[in-house]
Amino acid sequence: MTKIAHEAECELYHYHESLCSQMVRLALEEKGIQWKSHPVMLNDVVLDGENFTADYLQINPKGFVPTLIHSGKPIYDSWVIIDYLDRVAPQSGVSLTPKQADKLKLMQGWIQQASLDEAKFFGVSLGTSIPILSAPVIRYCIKQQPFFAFWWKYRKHPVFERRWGARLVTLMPVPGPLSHKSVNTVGRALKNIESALNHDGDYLLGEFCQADIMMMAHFHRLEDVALGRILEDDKLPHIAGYWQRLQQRPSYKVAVTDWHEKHWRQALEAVFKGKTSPALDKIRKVAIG
Ligand SMILES: N[C@@H](CCC(=O)N[C@@H](CS)C(=O)NCC(=O)O)C(=O)O
Repeated sequence: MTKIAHEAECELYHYHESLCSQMVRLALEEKGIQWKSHPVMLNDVVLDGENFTADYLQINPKGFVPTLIHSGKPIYDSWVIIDYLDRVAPQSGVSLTPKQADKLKLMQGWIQQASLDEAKFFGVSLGTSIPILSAPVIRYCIKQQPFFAFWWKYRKHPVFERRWGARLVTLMPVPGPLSHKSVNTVGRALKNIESALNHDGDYLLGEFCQADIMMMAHFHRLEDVALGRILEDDKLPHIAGYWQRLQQRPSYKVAVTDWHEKHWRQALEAVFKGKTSPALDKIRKVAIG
């Protein structure tokens, strides 16, 4: 395997506001691991195509963020990276993997649900639906760039669905059926989370673990896309308490809110104008139904 040039033991190529980058930064913080930052995809505009430069494609052939470089070895896929960090530094910080086999199995189910796995269709899981709910913001960011320049740049995206998905986003909003499916999936996931939290522990499986890290990033994004009210709904009391506890973890500030980035924040403001998303009622109906 190619060794990537590096200075620190752990280096992270990431974008401030990307979901998967947030998850990995949260894990690094919970584990208390020092790391060197390499921000990608942001020079004046979000999604500037820096992830398709020859240099970055050497680091991550799919052109995605995040990539962890550990002693020169690249590790891909946020959930794999988090698991890797927990294995290489088992004694450091918080353990992110339950010891009991039954809990481990449950956690793997949540990881499947929460991962942004490009091998899955959009809208089939929480992790592949949250990006669809974020599409208007991504669309706004893309539209800050000249149309042809963006299309030309994105010809280089190595992942076919992403290359065309991002280009189509410049032409039209997400098609109704996909949007509808994603809203339903998120509603169902929230319903499942609410019932999974019906126990005495503070987190999904009682003790804090990787699944909670992934939920922290997803819930933060729900707030971003003007759906935060679902996380404080009287009819979903376990989720409301859980979200409070997640936000109180010091890692939430260090790894998520301290990385808020002005272009993304401006896009949120421009798209939602401080109003609640029209998807809220539909998600609520499914989640509490
Ligand atoms: N399976 C990957 C997915 C990573 C991913 O989709 N990253 C997004 C940001 S959250 C990205 O790099 N988007 C840029 C693009 O596709 O051009 C992971 O979990 O890390």
